[in-house]
Amino acid sequence: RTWTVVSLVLAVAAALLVAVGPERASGADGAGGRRWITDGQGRALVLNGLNTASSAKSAPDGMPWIHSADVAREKRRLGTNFVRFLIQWRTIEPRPGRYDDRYLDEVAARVGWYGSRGYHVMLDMHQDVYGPRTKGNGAPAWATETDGLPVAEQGQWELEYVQPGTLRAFDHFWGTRRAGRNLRARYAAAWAHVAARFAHDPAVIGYDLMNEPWGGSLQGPAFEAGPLAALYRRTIAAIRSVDPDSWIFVEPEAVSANWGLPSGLPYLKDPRGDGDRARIAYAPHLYPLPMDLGGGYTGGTRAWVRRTLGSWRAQTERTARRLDAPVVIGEYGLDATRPGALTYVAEVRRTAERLGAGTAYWSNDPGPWAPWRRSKGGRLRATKLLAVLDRPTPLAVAGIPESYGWDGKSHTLAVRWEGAAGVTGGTEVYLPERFFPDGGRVTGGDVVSWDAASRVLVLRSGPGDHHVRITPAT
Ligand code: IDC
Repeated sequence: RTWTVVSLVLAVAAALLVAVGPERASGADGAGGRRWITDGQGRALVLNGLNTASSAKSAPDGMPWIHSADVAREKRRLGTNFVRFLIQWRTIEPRPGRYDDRYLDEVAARVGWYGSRGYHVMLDMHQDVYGPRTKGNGAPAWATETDGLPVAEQGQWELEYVQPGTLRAFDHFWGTRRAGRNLRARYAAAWAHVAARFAHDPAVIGYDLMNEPWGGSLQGPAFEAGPLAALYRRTIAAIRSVDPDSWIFVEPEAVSANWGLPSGLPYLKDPRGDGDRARIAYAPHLYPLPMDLGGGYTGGTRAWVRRTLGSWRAQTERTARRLDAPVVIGEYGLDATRPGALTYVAEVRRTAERLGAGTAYWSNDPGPWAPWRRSKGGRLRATKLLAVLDRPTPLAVAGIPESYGWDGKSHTLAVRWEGAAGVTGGTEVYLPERFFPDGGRVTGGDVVSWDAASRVLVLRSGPGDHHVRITPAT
């Protein structure tokens, strides 16, 4: 049965990839013409970071494995400015209507570890396979209704999504089977409780409403435009009643969008207003199917993955336009010891640069997927992935970005932007030591400052077009 499901999915995916066409369908290159998440000085943020952490899913207290010193290490070694921080409904609302504020205090303490080092924190209400009662994580037991149907453990965890008990729990959550308890109302209220706690925390940039939503027995656009959009609208309204300003990140249904297939998510109105007032962002994941199934980035798999990257980008641009939303890739990642994996990660970063999208790599948990692993003595050691994730990048652009990106062949970081009224401060770029041991040589712009410790170079901005190229100083 498992393999029937897998082959069916593969066949549908292949057919759709052919239907949506090759990379060229994605239109003009460049980050121009889209909306940006801005900081307090009006600068466009290029969010660059990791997910923290998968370990939080199963920890009884819901906390990730990190200590404050691990955040310091991440900053030092990767120059990141962003974290997608996992929280769970089960720990927020252990009993219906009863919130655990001590849990939120612990979350706030960790947000502080990041915030004090200049990070922007996205709180991600994580779930996989609904909740612990269905062999997953996320939802509390009291909100899990399986009608006694089983969930058999599968070798590939994603396949637990199609187990009878899991499907039923989702159907009851979405209310698509029968009118029962309104769990969506509880979910939105839990979010409002979280948002009230973090509304005035300057480190928190916003909220990722639900990790990888799954429709249960209702799938595709009928799910995304139906119960999913309804939950998002309800939750957006609940959050806005306590937090008018934070960004709200929405995800498409993962099974399909992760693989480069279209999303049916509709425009979601922000009570703040439309256009530049709105703060709704799109946060899809990127996991090409052949790699989900354990393939590397080689041979025929590589060709398929490249095609997926092209259609993923085209579909993401299309959905982001419909939502009038900036884009953050909330997850991408793989076992980085697989053949071609490092090339793949660099390809994703290039894709993100072309899209003008932020990225959060999955994940920071030490191991083969991560930029570090634990040695036998318990110390963290860099993996080969670290050098790929430690990529030169702008962090904040003082105006409207037109394009930016690192060219690993010519060792050039190019950043183009147009100065904009009301934006203060300079454009900040991160220049890793591995490529810029003696700092950067700037053409087409003026250096305001260079900090060799944080490896952040600040460039003067102002009105007009800026076209800056930075190469290693010699
Ligand atoms: C994975 C973890 C893995 C865990 C599994 C189920 O890496 O150890 O067993 O979750 O909890 C996602 C999910 C993210 C997954 C990740 C990698 O959002 O939770 O983490 N992934 O499989 N979607 C696609 C991939």
